Amino acid sequence: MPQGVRPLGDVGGVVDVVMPARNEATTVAANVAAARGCRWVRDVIVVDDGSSDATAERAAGAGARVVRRDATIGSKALAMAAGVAATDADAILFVDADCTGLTSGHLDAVCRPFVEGRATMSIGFFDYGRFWNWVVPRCPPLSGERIVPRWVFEAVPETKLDGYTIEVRLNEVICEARLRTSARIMAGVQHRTKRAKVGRRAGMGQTWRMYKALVSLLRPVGDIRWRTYWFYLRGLTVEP
Ligand SMILES: Nc1nc2c(ncn2[C@@H]2O[C@H](COP(=O)(O)OP(=O)(O)OP(=O)(O)O)[C@@H](O)[C@H]2O)c(=O)[nH]1
Ligand SMILES: [Mg+2]
Repeated sequence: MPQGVRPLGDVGGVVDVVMPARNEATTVAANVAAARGCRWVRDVIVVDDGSSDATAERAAGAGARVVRRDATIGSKALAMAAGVAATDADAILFVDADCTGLTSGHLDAVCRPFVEGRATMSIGFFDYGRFWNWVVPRCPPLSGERIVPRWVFEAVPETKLDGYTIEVRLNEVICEARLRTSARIMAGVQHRTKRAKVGRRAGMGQTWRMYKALVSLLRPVGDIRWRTYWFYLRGLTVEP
């Protein structure tokens, strides 16, 4: 095991962070720093799809290994796949590069149920306020902050690695195998929305296209079974 790597408790093995990032120069360094400080993390790999800002430089400056995808059309899912392919870690902690307020303590808390063998997938959710903090973890999870064994990511067929739908595909692998999920709110954590990044009009357009792609995954249009959500709820533990 490389020097400085902490073993994965009951599970055994190594955790690396994979952080997809496209034009996230504003926030990427802080998120790399948070990820590097997580007690179970060995390396932080930032995957950049041709950002036009200083994302790659700031990520590297904060101590990440930067993988560049040579892509004319970016894709969150393909960026994540490139990150997983660039490491031999046994488990991957995915962290979006646009989080605000994220600390190593939040990521420790996300990893702990996984490391202790209480869940196969462990997720952190943004802090939306009291009411939504109860609702959101009990909905099909779309959060990018989650740890899974690498086999879970590799179980998603290449043909299904499609942009923002990747989280639904990870849910599908976990839930169809009736595996357990742990969920928690990351107090004080938010993210820069698409509207903040590219302006109101373009941001709303991108958000609309993202949700349209997500909804069209469901039967009868798509191939995700409704029962997947039932299996999610059955295997779910929401932690304080
Ligand atoms: N490398 C790479 N990263 C991407 C791409 N698209 C999104 N990302 C990253 O994936 C993370 C999440 O993307 P966002 O666009 O914020 O999506 P979101 O948070 O699900 O959606 P919003 O609620 O609208 O912000 C961020 O770190 C993005 O920079 C891409 O094409 N390539
Ligand atoms: Mg975001």
